[in-house]
Amino acid sequence: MVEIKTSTCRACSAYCPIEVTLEDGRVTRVEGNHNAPLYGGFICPKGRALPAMHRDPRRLTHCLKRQPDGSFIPIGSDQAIDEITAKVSAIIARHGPRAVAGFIGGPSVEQPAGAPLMIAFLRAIKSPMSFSAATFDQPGINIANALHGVWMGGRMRPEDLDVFMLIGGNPIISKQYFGQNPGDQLKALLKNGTRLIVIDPRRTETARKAHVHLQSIPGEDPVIIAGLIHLVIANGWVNREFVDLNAQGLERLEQAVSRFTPDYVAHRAGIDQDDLREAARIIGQAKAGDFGTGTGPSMATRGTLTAYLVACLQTLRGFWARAGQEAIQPHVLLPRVRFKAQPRAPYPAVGFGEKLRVRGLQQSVAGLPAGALAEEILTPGEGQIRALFLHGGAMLTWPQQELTQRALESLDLLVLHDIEMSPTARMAHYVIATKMGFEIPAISMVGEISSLLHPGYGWVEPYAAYQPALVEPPPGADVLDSWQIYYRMARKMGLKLQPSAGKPPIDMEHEPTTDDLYEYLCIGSAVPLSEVKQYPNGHIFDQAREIVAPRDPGCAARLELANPAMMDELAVIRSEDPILRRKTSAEFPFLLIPRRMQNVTNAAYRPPGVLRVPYNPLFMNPGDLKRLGLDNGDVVQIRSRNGAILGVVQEDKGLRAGVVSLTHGFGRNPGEAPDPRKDGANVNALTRVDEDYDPYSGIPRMGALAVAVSPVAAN
Ligand SMILES: Nc1nc2c(c(=O)[nH]1)N[C@H]1C(S)=C(S)[C@@H](COP(=O)(O)OP(=O)(O)OC[C@H]3O[C@@H](n4cnc5c(=O)[nH]c(N)nc54)[C@H](O)[C@@H]3O)O[C@H]1N2
Ligand SMILES: Nc1nc2c(c(=O)[nH]1)N[C@H]1C(S)=C(S)[C@@H](COP(=O)(O)OP(=O)(O)OC[C@H]3O[C@@H](n4cnc5c(=O)[nH]c(N)nc54)[C@H](O)[C@@H]3O)O[C@H]1N2
Ligand code: SF4
Ligand SMILES: [Mo]
Repeated sequence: MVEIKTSTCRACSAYCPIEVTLEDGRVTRVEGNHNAPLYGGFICPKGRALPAMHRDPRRLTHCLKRQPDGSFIPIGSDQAIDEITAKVSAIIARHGPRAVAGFIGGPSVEQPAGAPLMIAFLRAIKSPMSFSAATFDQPGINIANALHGVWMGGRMRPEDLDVFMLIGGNPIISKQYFGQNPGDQLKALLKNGTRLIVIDPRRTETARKAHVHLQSIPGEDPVIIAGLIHLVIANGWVNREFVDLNAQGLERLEQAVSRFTPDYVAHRAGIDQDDLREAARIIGQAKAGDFGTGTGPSMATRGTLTAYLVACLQTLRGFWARAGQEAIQPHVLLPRVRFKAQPRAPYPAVGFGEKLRVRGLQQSVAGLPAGALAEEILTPGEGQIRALFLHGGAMLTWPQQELTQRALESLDLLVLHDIEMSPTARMAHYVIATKMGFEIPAISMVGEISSLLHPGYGWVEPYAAYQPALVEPPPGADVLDSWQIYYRMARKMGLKLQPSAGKPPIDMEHEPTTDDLYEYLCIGSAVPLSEVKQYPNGHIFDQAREIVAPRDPGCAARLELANPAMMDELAVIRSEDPILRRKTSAEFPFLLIPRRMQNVTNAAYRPPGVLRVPYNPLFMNPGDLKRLGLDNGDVVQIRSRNGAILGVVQEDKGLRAGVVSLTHGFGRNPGEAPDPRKDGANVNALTRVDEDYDPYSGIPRMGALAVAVSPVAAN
């Protein structure tokens, strides 16, 4: 029997609506859903490869337990949970609850109930040690919000924008900022007259469409934004009316950027002065605008300062939604929020939560610094982490792979959810065989939650979708939804789980279904989940639209333009030697930067054939290749001060000379013989957790990393 059902792709956080062909209950084909709103039937090769994922013989159908000799044997899920519960209980009894930690990463896109139940479990055992990938991502955005304050009306609507500026992001590939059919979204924006400014060392798919592309030296983003602020102030382009009413600190900001003259900035950042002035003019003369920062500047150190200065520039121009406008990103499956044309005053970025035992790091508004997690595991003494529940690809995605390996190896208990024997799974004591996309109901709520943490996610319009699970796991398989382990452990330990503070605990007598949990998570939603379920193609819910309300008459809150720590950091930048900061030298002449590739998502599962070549090439400028005597496909050694890896070079004409670029999430574990043409290269063998880390979030230098590239003799 052949049926076509609608669903949602969850292979990245774009959540594209899809049509799934089922033949006798097997997934055989996936296409974009042209009946769904917003996406225009868009789908990428990862979506089309979902059938391959569902029939991949490498798929784990049973949980695995590591043996003392390092091999793995299958274990029933009940038995695994019994054993894990006994171990966790013993660890808590011996070392206290802080010895049990969790890490939430990319897979929460596919497992909407996984993160809430992991967090609820940690809370129930009274462990504060709940980490997430947010502090390896763009934590500076949340910290900058705290330091600057937040506009409660949200951002301006895309169709109103005269200018959109992207700082180190590439939405055509990443979908961050243009989540629904990025090519069409960008086309519509440009057709509507929006001027696009892109700051990126690489002429990306997005930068090619820009009116101004500042092809800068990596890591110089704060310098460029300070330069734009300087020009906006000097040319009288500050929106005085907006700033006088809503902000403070203009004079101090003006002073702090006064020496970031076009001449200085252009020279330091390696860009053309006229291009910088043109970008400032476009921003200065625009009536409406919006800016977005991506992972580029976040990985390049000083991500907090970049995000802070970008927020300041936005405030100087008054680029925030006004009263009477329709708000963007209203909630549908989360509780309604009211938008108001007024500031929320700055609030503490740190100082309210758990203190780590490492490098003075602590909980911030971006969460607990995951950059300190490996050291928290390795540092002896009270509070040392002994057990870790892992929802991510740590061995490939965390900085300083060798440290990650030592830390994971030293644990008494490492539990990982997975669908394959990934490099991280090979480190685990227990691998929990997990359900795949179509075996789990789809719900758009996670996208809305992401939009609370990052403006580049969720939906401008009140879109929501829910589709039931489409297929059962293969016959005889013993696989779990990732939340089930937390529920079952809690039940065995006599604990009550309460994923949301304002809601009752969940039923601990009768195990809920995943659908029951979605119902629970959507209690109080702007639109009832039952109504969203009526629309198998997803739907735009007009009743969830929100108009930005006028400011409260008594509102005295102000956005902060001159946070002292941020102004101090600017002064440091202006007085430092840029080369010393960059750390390039005759020995390490290149700067290595991050990038994403279309057909992979981080370290997540890759169906065979989804990549033309199975590895992540080291992209290099043609001139640099030539100078080193290299050809496409040659194997090279890439060396930083922290480590060395083998990679395979590929020409990228769009890359700035002196810059090389490599996607993360590839490679193998240390000690496993590396084959760069098969497994690719792990960038995180070159990074260090304590190199130039952000004092708030702990994110270390993961981009703008000084490296050497040298030919390898036996090619
Ligand atoms: N050098 C460098 N490092 C980076 C980045 C960078 O730009 N440069 N980017 C950072 C960013 S932005 C992020 S968000 C992180 C992402 O890194 P992570 O948060 O680690 O996320 P993923 O790579 O998506 O994790 C995928 C892996 O998680 C495991 N897994 C755990 N639970 C499940 C599950 O329930 N289902 C499935 N299918 N798999 C599961 C599987 O092993 C799978 O391969 O990486 C960060 N690391
Ligand atoms: N296809 C695909 N999509 C994804 C992912 C994926 O792995 N694959 N990952 C998802 C995740 S976890 C995230 S966080 C988002 C990230 O979304 P984006 O931030 O848009 O990710 P990238 O495409 O890597 O874009 C980063 C850009 O920054 C540039 N860059 C590097 N260093 C610097 C610098 O110092 N300064 C400036 N100005 N630019 C710099 C790079 O050249 C690159 O073009 O993407 C998500 N979407
Ligand atoms: S962009 Fe590709 S991987 Fe991401 S949701 Fe859409 S089809 Fe899936
Ligand atoms: Mo990310």
